[in-house]
Amino acid sequence: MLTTPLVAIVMGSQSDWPTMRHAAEVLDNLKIEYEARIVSAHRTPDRLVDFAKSAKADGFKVIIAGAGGAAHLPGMIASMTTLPVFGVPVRSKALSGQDSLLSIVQMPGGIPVGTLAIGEPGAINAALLAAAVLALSDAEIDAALDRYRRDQSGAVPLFPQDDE
Ligand code: RP5
Repeated sequence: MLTTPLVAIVMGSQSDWPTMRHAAEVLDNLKIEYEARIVSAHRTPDRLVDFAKSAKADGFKVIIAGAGGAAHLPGMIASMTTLPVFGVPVRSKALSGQDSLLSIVQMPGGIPVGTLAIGEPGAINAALLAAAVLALSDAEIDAALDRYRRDQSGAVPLFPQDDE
């Protein structure tokens, strides 16, 4: 790839990928380039700092950060960049993602993280929000978002059917 992708998808662990890949699939659908990386606030703090401090200079425009449990990743990234950061609370084993949600959403005033729903819906919507930000200055992405909405509407049947 010649240029840095517009979107960074970062996650705290390989175990987050089954959730975060839904963000990647939406970006694929919209033909928006992204890079997915594992960056752990706890296990790879140096990698976290390197990524967050250089993300803007590297050319990323939006960051999607998913983490579970004591989910410091989105907030720590947001503390080191002024790029928009969308946080996805990954469903945890112990508390079903309630811990992830609360630890991402309760940022102190001054360091924003746009927090999405727990799990797959949050990952999907984080990608759509990232696309909406990019669409403000990119007509092709704007058109792709319109198409996504049209396809979504077209896939909803008018009448319910009995299960097969
Ligand atoms: C967090 O701890 C990760 O984001 C992940 O959701 C959670 C569990 O990680 P693993 O123990 O599965 O690697 O840092």
